[in-house]
Amino acid sequence: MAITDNMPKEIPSTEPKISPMGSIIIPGNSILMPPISQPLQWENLQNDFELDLNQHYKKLIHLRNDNDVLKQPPLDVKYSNNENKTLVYWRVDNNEKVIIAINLDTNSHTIDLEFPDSGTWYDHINDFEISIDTNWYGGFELSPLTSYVFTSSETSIQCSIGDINQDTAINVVDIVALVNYILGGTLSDEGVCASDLNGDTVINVIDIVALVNTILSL
Ligand SMILES: [Ca+2]
Ligand SMILES: [Ca+2]
Repeated sequence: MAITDNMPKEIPSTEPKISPMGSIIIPGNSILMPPISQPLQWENLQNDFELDLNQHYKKLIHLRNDNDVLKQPPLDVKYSNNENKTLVYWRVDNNEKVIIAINLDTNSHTIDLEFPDSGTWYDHINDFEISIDTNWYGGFELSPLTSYVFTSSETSIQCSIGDINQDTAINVVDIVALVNYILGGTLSDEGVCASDLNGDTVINVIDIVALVNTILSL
């Protein structure tokens, strides 16, 4: 076939390209700007709601880091009700068992909640535990707009974030304790738990900065 002036000289590439400004260009589609890195906005932690949200995200990060089964399949849906906006699913493998129940409705709903085993199950989001003789909890009430994440872990370490020495006060003594720990000192399990202020499971100078900012904001 003869090539004419109306025919494209080459097949347009569909591969994303990087523009001179660093943007990602997808041919025939859109321009995606790269993420803009920003410093941690500690000043956002000004009121109870923001502090509570910060603690909630820390819990979720710890849960994910402590349970590899949350990072991969299988995801086994056990119950769903579109009308009531409720969902129960398991993330279970041979080593870990996590049961998630969600109520996205503004009304509470009561369901029979199935677990893999009998025994004690701990809800990490709302900090309570239940004990069951079979693998069912009959008539479990799902509060409005609430999620539950159960594991069979008998205990999870409870601590007051920032109160490194766990004396119920957060002050300069905790800064000293945290610095000592980072420099090679020791802490109790609760102290280590309290030291990870930004919830990234690593204890380092960022946690010192966060602790100082917490104390300055008290
Ligand atoms: Ca303290
Ligand atoms: Ca940290």
